Amino acid sequence: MCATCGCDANASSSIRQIGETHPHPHDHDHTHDHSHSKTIIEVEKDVLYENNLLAQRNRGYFEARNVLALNLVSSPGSGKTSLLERTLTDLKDHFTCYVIEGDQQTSRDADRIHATGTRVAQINTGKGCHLDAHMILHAVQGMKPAENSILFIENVGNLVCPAMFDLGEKERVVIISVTEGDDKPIKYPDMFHTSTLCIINKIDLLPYVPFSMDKVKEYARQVNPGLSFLEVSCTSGEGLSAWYQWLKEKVQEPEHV
Ligand SMILES: Nc1nc2c(ncn2[C@@H]2O[C@H](COP(=O)(O)OP(=O)(O)OP(=O)(O)O)[C@@H](O)[C@H]2O)c(=O)[nH]1
Ligand SMILES: [Mg+2]
Repeated sequence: MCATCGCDANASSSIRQIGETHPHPHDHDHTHDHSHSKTIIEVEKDVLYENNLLAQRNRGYFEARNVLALNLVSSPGSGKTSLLERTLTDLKDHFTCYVIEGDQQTSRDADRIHATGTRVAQINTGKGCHLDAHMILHAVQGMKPAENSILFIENVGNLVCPAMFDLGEKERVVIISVTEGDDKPIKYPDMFHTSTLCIINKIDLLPYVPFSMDKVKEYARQVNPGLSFLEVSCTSGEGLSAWYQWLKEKVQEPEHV
């Protein structure tokens, strides 16, 4: 039971390696050694403490194998899968990439990624509303990403709960689309506070919606003064070269080589 957001993510989550002929079911339970007299806050601490330990284990694995792990977070429909489809197609000659897809149900996003020729695992969280480090550990064990590769993790579309769960990623990338409104950073500050890059997507729709680029950046800087921004359209391709340049620089960072 995830006491931080009330979902029962671990009890019903399942991981499938898309494209494999023999999917491996994920049906074991977690044990929690806390007494019933503890307060909710203590339980929450336990859940996040356990998650953070596993996240550090994932991080150590990624660092040892020089895998650049990126956690893509956003509200539903901001364009995470669209960004990945373009990126994986455009950069397939430059990097070896892997994708972990997180959704409550279906393998629709994993199927879209599989169509680009990229190795992908789908995690269905059932009633859960976020990925956690334990799910990533299992997906990575099945996937075994090659050294010097990039692992994109598309989190469940949700601007709240995924902010609390470290997956062991190197960077967290928050995507917001112009159709969502420019006030999201101050309404959902944790997600913007814990991210290092903010991608503002669907700029092709700017002529049709009331959205201020200046305001969204001002609000985001209020919760995270160090946040970087990229403006893109996954439909037209505008701005994507700057995203690709950001990825290349991250791959080449001293601690990553
Ligand atoms: N106009 C426009 N539409 C876009 C753009 N990027 C994505 N879309 C559309 O937005 C919708 C949602 O895109 P997805 O890539 O599925 O979004 P997502 O964040 O992966 O969605 P979830 O996984 O459900 O959270 C689709 O209909 C896309 O075609 C864009 O840059 N411009
Ligand atoms: Mg998606």
